[in-house]
Amino acid sequence: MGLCTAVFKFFRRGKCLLLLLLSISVLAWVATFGSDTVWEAPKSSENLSKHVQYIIQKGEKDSKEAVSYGISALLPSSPPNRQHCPQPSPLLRGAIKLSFNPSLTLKEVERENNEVVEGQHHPMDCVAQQSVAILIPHRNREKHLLYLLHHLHPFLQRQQLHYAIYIIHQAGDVTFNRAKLLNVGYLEALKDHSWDCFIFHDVDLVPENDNNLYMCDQQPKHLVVGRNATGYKLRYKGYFGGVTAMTKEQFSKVNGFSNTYWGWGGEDDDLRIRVELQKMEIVRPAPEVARYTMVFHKRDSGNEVNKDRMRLLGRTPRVWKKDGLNSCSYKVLSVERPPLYINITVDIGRPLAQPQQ
Ligand code: UD2
Ligand code: MN
Repeated sequence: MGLCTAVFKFFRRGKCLLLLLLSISVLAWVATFGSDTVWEAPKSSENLSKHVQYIIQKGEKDSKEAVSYGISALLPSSPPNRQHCPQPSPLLRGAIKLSFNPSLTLKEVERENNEVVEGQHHPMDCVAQQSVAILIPHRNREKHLLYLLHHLHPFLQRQQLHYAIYIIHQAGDVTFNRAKLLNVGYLEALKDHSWDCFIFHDVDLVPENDNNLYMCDQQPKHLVVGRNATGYKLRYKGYFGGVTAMTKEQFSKVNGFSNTYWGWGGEDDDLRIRVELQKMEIVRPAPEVARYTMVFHKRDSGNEVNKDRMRLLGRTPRVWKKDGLNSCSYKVLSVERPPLYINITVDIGRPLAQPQQ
């Protein structure tokens, strides 16, 4: 009889313990996922990109499929049903008052943008319409870069894009090659994520109106109709410089930029020729929207006018298939991921003796 009572008491205590454990797990579950869940973005870039991939797929597919992407550990047991971000974004403001404060510091810009992780950001409560890589060729323009980061991060966030900003930094002091740097940016960025859209962006051009959407269209898009220095007029018909947007497919179809334009000029016209050879048509937003301020600068040393550019442009129709993404040789020296951008420092070699043909 004594033994029976002891066993009975043991089970009663065990039940209580079980009950207690159950209630704690329920409480923990509610605290984690219970309320209108907004996911925490994973911090490491690998996780972030998987996370984003999932969110993008979320529009059409269910969580069972997400599990098959091997990311179940990142997900709450019942993910909220996210919609695509509305278009136009309700956060747009139109014309923006730009400021260029010479005493602005990187720390301040980082503080203003503390939700950006390793140069990347995505909307938290909807699925971005496109994943966009912004590629910026760079050398020795730190102040311009700071102004651009200061304006571009909030601008892109108001457009509710999933985006990352890549700086492709030319190492050494060999003649600058904007086009080849942009090819490198495209090839390297695709190693991080399968971006839908690429924006090829001068470091000194700041967009003045957030209705100028940093998204790709059915056709290659030229985003700079006008800028302050040229009275906001298109420089010439067919002009395709400054800031352009092409999908992954459009850019690979033209074999990217030519790698052979060293120094200032011609590489943007070369890209236009490639686009036209593929029977694509350049589109532009309305002139009142596609406006930029170019931060004043002189011609950089190491980027002298390319006197050979007209000859090079003449051979584009013959050589584009073998001069471009498929022949872009380079050596990545480092990839850094500070909070606001991804910095790829690259050795792109030097101009060869004049290309023949
Ligand atoms: C025009 C085009 C530009 C390009 C260039 C000819 C516009 C608005 N832009 O710019 O897209 O076609 O002509 O090559 O029409 N850079 C550096 N460090 C250097 C040199 C250049 O970072 O030492 C980068 C930087 O991103 C700069 C870009 O290359 O914005 C173009 O060079 P630029 O600003 O000197 O040429 P610009 O203003 O005539
Ligand atoms: Mn410029």
